[in-house]
Amino acid sequence: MRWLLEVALVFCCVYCIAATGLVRASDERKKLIKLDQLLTQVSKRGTGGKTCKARCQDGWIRYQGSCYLIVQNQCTFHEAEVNCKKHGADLVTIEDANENTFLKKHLTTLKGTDFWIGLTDSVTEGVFKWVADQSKAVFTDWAKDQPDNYHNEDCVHVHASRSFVWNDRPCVDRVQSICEETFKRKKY
Ligand SMILES: [Ca+2]
Ligand SMILES: [Ca+2]
Ligand SMILES: [Ca+2]
Repeated sequence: MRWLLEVALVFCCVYCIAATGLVRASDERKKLIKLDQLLTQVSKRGTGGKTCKARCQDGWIRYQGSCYLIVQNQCTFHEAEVNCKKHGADLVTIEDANENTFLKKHLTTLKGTDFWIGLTDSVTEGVFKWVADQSKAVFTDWAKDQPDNYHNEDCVHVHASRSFVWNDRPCVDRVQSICEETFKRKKY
């Protein structure tokens, strides 16, 4: 009879320890969920509302705070921008020499010849603005004697035959394109 009581006592102890452990595990889990929510909020604030991405979607390439997609289909400038928007992006904004060099290096590894970038003077002739944020182009890399608005050219592309320098051409032409999704902090 005594051994039965001892067994019952051991079972009781084991159950109590296990139950205490479960309660602790549950508390830890709640704390972790709370911490995760806080980190998500901080992350969103620091990127102007966009969640920070650890990696780009499959098929996109990463450079600093952006992901880029080279679109192989031949599209008009407008079709190319609509296509980028479908992916949550815009036609690329090339802000400085470093980004320009990065893209040139990548484009030389591809078969394409001409690619739309997100620059146009379709609103005011001669005033080139980026479609992503309507800002005026500060950095530029025009080909010699470009832009020339020859036969009303309002959209800008880069071309392989001239080391990917920029040229304005008719927006209805169909070429490949470059989309950019950016995760940089917005400038105010
Ligand atoms: Ca950019
Ligand atoms: Ca023009
Ligand atoms: Ca031209």
